[in-house]
Amino acid sequence: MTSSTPSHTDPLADLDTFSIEVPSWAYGNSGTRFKVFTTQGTPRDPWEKIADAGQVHAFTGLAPRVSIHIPWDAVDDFVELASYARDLGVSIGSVNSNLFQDDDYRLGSLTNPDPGIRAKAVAHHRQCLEVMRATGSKDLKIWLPDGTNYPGQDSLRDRQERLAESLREIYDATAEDERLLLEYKIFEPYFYSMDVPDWGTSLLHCLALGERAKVILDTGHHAPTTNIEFIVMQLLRAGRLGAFDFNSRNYGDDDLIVGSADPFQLFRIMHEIVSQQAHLPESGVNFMLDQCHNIEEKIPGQIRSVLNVQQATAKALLVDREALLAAQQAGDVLGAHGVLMDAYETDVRGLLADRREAAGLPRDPLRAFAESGYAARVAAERVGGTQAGWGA
Ligand code: LRH
Ligand code: MN
Ligand code: MN
Repeated sequence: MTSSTPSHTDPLADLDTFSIEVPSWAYGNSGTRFKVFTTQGTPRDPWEKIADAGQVHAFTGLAPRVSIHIPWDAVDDFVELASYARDLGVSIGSVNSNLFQDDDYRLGSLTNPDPGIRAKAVAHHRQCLEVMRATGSKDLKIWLPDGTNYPGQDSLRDRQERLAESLREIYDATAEDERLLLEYKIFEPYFYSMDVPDWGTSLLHCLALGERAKVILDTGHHAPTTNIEFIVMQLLRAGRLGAFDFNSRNYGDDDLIVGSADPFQLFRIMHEIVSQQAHLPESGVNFMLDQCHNIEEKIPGQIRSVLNVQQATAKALLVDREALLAAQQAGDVLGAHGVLMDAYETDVRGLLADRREAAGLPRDPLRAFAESGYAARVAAERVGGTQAGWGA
């Protein structure tokens, strides 16, 4: 089937153009603040992380882009890194800045009371823009770790003004075909206030900046009972949903395999996406993962993750939208709910395996990867893998 196939003959046809971006840091060793468990064959540098990401795409056909984090993925020659990625069948996706590992940023980066430190943080983004231009990336991804720990520590209002000014400088440095993506997070590393704690704050800054500023929704960055699919709908409505950082959470920012604890939430999110046709590439929504694999194997962990996202998307594509609309308009509460649940409860695994086979991909990517011998080969070749960025 191709994407030109009318959707009434194949409701899953849109999957042909649906893709997911994997994070380079998922391939490094990671853990909690208590312990980092190492695995054999862990990449020792950005090149090896890209090679591992290439495996995920080779076995699933779903993950053609890799996001990088600067300076974790700093190399001497980014043009060469991009060409190396291309040789492995993938490209460099969004470029993440890093404002959370420098002593200067103890009181904030883009919001710091000291203008010199703010200028340093802005300059870091200029470097990231250079990396984008060398690699062909179009998305500058900013997660602002700034905030305060104690009431009265700093003026909440002044911090917003400083942030608006810093973001303006960064946005003005972007080119017409580049986007600025602003991620929000309710807590951590600060625990009284965060300077971009929620989608509303991110959206306000994006609206002030201009059309090419968009919000990133990391599924692990909300209060426990937040209705995330509502936020998805609202940001799409405003034309400002730039990207996801998908992961699963039970408690805090757990960064576990997307769709593992609550596959129904992932389906509900993808239902809102499909309802507004935002699963199509033209929508500009970048479906990224932001995960760490602390105790499980990393490449299979990523393979599982991209398959989970595809599965939720397939189920969302199966929703009988005519029947749903009819039930909603008739005020048929249980009927409408039933239409949604019918799609969610459909087992799409066989259908997706058939589609993979038709595309020349393995029916069972996890098994095919396990049988490929790649893991054993890199375990023998790579000695002394690094942490998922924090130790790099
Ligand atoms: C912050 C975050 C952000 C960072 C990543 C490593 O919690 O989600 O996206 O870049 O983790
Ligand atoms: Mn994130
Ligand atoms: Mn996070």
